[in-house]
Amino acid sequence: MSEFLWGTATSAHQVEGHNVHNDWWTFERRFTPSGAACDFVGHLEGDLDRAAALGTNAFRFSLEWSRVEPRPGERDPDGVAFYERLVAGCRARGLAPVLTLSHFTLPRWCEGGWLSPATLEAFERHVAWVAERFGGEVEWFVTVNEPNVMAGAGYLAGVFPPGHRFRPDLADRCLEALVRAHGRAYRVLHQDVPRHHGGRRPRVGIAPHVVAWRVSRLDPLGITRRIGERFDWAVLDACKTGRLALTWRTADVPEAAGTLDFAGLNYYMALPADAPSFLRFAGLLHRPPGPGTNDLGWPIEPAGFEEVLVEAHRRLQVPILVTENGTADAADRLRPAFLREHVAALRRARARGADVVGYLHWSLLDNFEWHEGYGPRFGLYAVDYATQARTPRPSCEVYRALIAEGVELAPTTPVTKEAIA
Ligand code: IFM
Repeated sequence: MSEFLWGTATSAHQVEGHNVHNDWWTFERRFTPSGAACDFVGHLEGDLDRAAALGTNAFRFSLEWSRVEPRPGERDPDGVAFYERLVAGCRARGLAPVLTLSHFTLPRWCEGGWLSPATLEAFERHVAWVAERFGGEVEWFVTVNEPNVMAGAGYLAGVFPPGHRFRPDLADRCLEALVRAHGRAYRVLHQDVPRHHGGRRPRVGIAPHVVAWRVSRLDPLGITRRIGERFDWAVLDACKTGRLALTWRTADVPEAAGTLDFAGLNYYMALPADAPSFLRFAGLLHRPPGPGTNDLGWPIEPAGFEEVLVEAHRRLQVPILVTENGTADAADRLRPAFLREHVAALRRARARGADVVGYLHWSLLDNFEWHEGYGPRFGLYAVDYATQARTPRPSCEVYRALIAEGVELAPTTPVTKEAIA
């Protein structure tokens, strides 16, 4: 049995800086330009040292496609060399690299985005290149980060590229394309990694955003809760069965059937399933921070984490990798308890049979939070964007101690929202 993965998670556009060849670079001008972000490119070695200093054994990053292929078929040697240093740097520090292939961005030359069949073809070629180049050193691959958020934010809320609002037909087509992209990537990785790298087997999964939806007093019959649950599980279910539940129809996605070596899962909050929550979740309404919520007004609920882990196990019967979990908390007032309580919830879920194989905290550093700009602070390390100085928050010590305790501690009793407010 392999070692439990304890790690931190990042994504390219949120930390690297100057990803000038992707679709976000132009789109974000209507909000806050990402600019230099955390200059992760310039701080690579120090940041990997910081990740390792937490006592972690894994590091999640995304390989920015537009950095290695800024124009179709043209490789950027500096971009490629950067990811080679990143992967080598992880391995030198005992960090298993967890490589995400698609984390919200696309090269600008992918006209039509995920709705274009040409993007899918190009993505497949890109994955084949990644398999050959990095499959010898990287075992863990996340194909697509939060396809459910990407489709909703891009085609319903309009806060991600291409910025369409209230187009459920296009959101459905985008989600379907992303599930197909996952299926194709899974098959390419499983075919090409062993072929190029002496029979090595990759581990491949996908990482939806999962919310613990509660029945709302605005909808006691729980109809909207079913919408929320479809948002949570449609993608993972499709990667098991090959049938994807969309808004008005079900799509056959045979290329995705049976393509989960693990289920990735990004968990941040529990929400009442109703229209105001959906609008808030989509970034169209803001809730001011209050007791029991983080700086973005997101309610903190560790019990929901246990529930979704157990539910993922029940539905999918595959290993579960927590690919993200964290909170926006500049003052680090909530994060220490957040960490303890979420790790306790994870231990309880394991004790109830969920095969959770790793926990990757979002995030190592404060970073560019998409349409929310630089306000939200998710980092274990604070970043001063004027100087690029990194300062450990007290939570670094908390996480280090939790890792040292290990994952097999006896489960603790559930903690209420009030206890951490
Ligand atoms: O920063 C994001 C990340 O890119 C995707 N998952 C949620 C995080 C916090 O909002």
